Amino acid sequence: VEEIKKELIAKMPTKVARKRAKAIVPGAGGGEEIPEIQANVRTIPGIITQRGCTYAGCKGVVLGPSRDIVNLTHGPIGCGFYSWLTRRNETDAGPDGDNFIPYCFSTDMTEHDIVFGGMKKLSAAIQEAYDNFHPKAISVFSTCPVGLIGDDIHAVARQMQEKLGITVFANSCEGYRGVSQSAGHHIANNQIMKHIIGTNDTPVEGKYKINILGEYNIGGDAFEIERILEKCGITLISTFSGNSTVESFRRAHFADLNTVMCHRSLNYVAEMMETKFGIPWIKVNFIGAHATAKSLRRIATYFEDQDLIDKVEQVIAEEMPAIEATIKDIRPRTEGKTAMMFVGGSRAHHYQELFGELGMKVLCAGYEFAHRDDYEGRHVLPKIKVDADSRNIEELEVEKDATRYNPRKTPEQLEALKAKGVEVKDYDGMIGQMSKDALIIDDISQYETEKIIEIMKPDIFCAGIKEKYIIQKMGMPMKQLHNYDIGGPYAGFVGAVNWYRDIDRMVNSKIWALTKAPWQMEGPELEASYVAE
Ligand code: CFM
Ligand code: HCA
Repeated sequence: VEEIKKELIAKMPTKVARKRAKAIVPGAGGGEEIPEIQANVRTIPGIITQRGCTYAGCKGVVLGPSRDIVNLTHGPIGCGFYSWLTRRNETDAGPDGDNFIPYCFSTDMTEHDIVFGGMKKLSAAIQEAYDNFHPKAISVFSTCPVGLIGDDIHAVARQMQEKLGITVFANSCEGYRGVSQSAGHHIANNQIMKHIIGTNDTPVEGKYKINILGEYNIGGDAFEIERILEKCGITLISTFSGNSTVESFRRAHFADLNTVMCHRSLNYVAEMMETKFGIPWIKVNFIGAHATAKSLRRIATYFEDQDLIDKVEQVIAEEMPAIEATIKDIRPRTEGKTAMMFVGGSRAHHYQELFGELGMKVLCAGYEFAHRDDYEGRHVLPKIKVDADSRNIEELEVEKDATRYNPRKTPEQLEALKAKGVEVKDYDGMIGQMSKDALIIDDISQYETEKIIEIMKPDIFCAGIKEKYIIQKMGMPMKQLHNYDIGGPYAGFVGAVNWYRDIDRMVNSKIWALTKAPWQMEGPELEASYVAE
């Protein structure tokens, strides 16, 4: 892999090559020392990155999927429009019927507002949203120009909250505020914690109460996870934030365990809820049949209750035959094929499970905007340098709640759980699970994408919409791992079967290799001549 790395950066200007070299490392799954990777730093100007903006991470990713909060974009109409229903986060409107997901709320700022200020327009928009929908909460998101002209969105939110008597809060998530979407996650985490979590003390019934943090119901993933948990008799209070309601967030502090699916986007809430309410968190992964089984077992082990342990085993035993039958049929056709994945801040790791179940090897993987802990494991947290860009994002100081802090486990119980393989507050990251002949590349560029495909020739490439057609034009099957194209769910047991079938079809179809660009063909396939009358 050292040779491949050299080739990847060979044509870059020296300074650029030196910087990019730090973001490319080999795997360490064989017990090798985990190398340090450069992550969560600015993309070099001029390089075509996969990344998106801070507003996307805050509004589009974390708060957008909540169905009964009016999520209002304060900015020019493009920001609202281009974040409208593009992420395939599904929702089930439920008995109350509130579902604002299909709407796009925006203040539609124009030149006039940029010159004279947009605060009046924002108050009017909040009022209009309230008059039309009477939502339980309204959340405001600022876009780049709002930060530049200095509209005080928090003051407007406070005034409107007082006037309307519902929760109104704002997020200073201007697109440029951080180096990527990741900053937006953090901002959303802070505001949810400040304004919503723990604001309703009506107890939640249930013996085994959990929340899922960092699951967004893309392609219906959360529906499948909800199905499995219900079958196990586990009470899911709230999912942050796929198919969620503001009431469930308000009562999330009644959970006895937080399970973290996407570590990158929601670890801040996990940590803050532990500090404030004493709720431990564990990492789970519902992507992959075996990973799902393992996560269920971890939850059952945590509750230390034989009934739950037995029930979980029974559910796994019921679900596994369908998995095994499908694998038996498909694996002979997928065994030994290869894949590459470059996505977000967690899926490039999670989906390795599903490829593994098909006997496929991941040659290369990387995140767009994850931090070093998502790559190297959380043990590196104390060693991560806080740079000016990170310092730009508020670090909330949370303290033990005066009346509601209640540590769910004693330190001794936590030690005993650790001995059973259930470590709280822990995530091992991606690098330690990839083989030493695999490459890990952070914030891969368009040039590196094309080059690595050329060198390593995988059987399938997974990324997002910006890469999709370029890769298909290279004659390569391309699977979107953000929106799943039109597919999914891929989570849980039902999702795994969907995945096996989709990947089988893709890697065993010759269509992309047979498709030739016009300039690669011997002669044109269609000929016509223009005949003037
Ligand atoms: Fe977490 Fe996500 Fe992801 Fe993410 Fe995203 Fe997404 Fe993603 Mo696109 S929260 S980090 S910011 S799992 S939107 S649902 S698919 S890049 S890998
Ligand atoms: C985002 C959302 C995105 C984009 C996906 C893509 C998603 O980052 O703002 O580039 O195809 O999952 O919808 O990650």
